[in-house]
Amino acid sequence: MTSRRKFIKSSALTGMAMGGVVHMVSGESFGVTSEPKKSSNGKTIISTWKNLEANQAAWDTLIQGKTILDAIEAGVMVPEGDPKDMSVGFGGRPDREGKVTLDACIMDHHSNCGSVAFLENIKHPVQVARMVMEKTPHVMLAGEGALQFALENGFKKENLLTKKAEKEWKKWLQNSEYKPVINIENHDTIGMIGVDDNGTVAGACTTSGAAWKMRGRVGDSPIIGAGLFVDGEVGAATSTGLGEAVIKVAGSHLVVEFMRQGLTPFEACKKAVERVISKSPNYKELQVGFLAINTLGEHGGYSIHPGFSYVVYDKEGNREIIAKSAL
Ligand code: SD4
Repeated sequence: MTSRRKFIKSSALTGMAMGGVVHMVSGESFGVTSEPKKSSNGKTIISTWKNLEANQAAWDTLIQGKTILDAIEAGVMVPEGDPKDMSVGFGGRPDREGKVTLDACIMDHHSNCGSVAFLENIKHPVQVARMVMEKTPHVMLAGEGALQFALENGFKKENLLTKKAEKEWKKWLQNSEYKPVINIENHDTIGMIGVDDNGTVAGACTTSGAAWKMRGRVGDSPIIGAGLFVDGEVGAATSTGLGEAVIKVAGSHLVVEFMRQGLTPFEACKKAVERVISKSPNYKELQVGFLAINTLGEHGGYSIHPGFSYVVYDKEGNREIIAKSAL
């Protein structure tokens, strides 16, 4: 609660810190000749939920002199490789047939983007997504084709189903109740977006998707414009929660467009959540959260239900912020 208030207050203060260029000719002031310009908060990395380690890895990569895109990729690889994280990569909960299938995407400030969906047996789908972006004329590869591309590019096939995830799946099989509802309290899908000291933005999103999903189901996370969107002139947004509800409103693109119209990242996320609510009659039964950052490093998040949080790493350190919610 306190950190949320502090966050809103500090965003408002940043918004007020403006500077203009005053041209002086012969000692005489001709007034402000350019638009007032807000000052940047400097490099800032934010990501969904509580993954401080992912933010740390991104920050460490950035301060080593690597690009913001490298930093974001390194950051989201942390939960991808962590078997304890049951919503991302290795250790993710399988589909209803017991197969772990992964979705991921990455995007830079030039609108270059790459994505993989329904990818199996590859621990770091974000790296494959980046390769799709850099080595192919395409944006998205799915299923068998994505796997073939990964193997041709040196990735190794691995079993991603951990004993723990298998045990949970077997328990689910006892009733096999097909309820693709994202648990409101318990998410780990990571969407990470960030900006460097020059205002260059980038983002990535990676997940194993909804637990016990239908075979072949793909959520919002690898869909550019839904789970992630980056616009070099404006900022970036990412989402978490029930992908179907996010796809229906092209959620992350919507958030970025709201920022383009002048809204703060917080206001943009709130307005996008309101759009999801207006298009989802059953919104009380599902969770969606958006996270946004602009080129100045100002950030914000908002969700349908309480409980959504995100982690921020900036000059003040690495910390969790509890987002406001509609309900
Ligand atoms: C999906 N949006 O596949 C993802 C799931 C998620 O936290 O975000 N879980 O629909």
